[in-house]
Amino acid sequence: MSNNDSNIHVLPALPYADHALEPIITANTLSFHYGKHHKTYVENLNKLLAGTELVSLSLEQVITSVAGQAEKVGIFNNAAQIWNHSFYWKSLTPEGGGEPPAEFKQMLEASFGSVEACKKELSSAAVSQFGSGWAWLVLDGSLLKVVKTSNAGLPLTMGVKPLLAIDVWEHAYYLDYQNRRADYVNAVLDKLINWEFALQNVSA
Ligand code: MN3
Repeated sequence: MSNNDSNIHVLPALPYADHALEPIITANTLSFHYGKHHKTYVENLNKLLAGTELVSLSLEQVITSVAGQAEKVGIFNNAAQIWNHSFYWKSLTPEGGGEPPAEFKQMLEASFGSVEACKKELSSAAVSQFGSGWAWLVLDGSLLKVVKTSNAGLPLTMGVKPLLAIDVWEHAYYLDYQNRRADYVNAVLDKLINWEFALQNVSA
């Protein structure tokens, strides 16, 4: 294994300070979630890819090329979790929640009836996901939809475009909320969710 081979994928910087999401998500949670969990996925993926033909691929290419292959599930899980977490950090912002930009509000109303109805569906998907996983707002053709995935699953392999992600693995909320996943999810939707990021992703 060359040195190059072991450092292909890097942990992206958090888009805010680790205390910026308090009190909804504490610095304690972020320091473990970003500094340990996200970092470990990066380290694991680099180890798994070293010396393989996949080492030259982008993260998205790794994910789509190994998806569904039982013998490469370790690569898929670590690669997808790197992608999911980088996307989740950007789905949150200290100035989040509240009123979406007008253009995005219209899209939400066209697909769900109202912003509140979208939030309710996102919350319901996040709370009802059995075990570890993710709740997503996605663009399917011209329609916004809510989907959920288990473990490392992600919309990239489902033919829909991800707009927002909410992590519902216990490590995302347990230090702050213990078993109260609904309290974490609803606080995120009310105070942190980054509608601007969702709108940017529509045309990304
Ligand atoms: Mn996580």
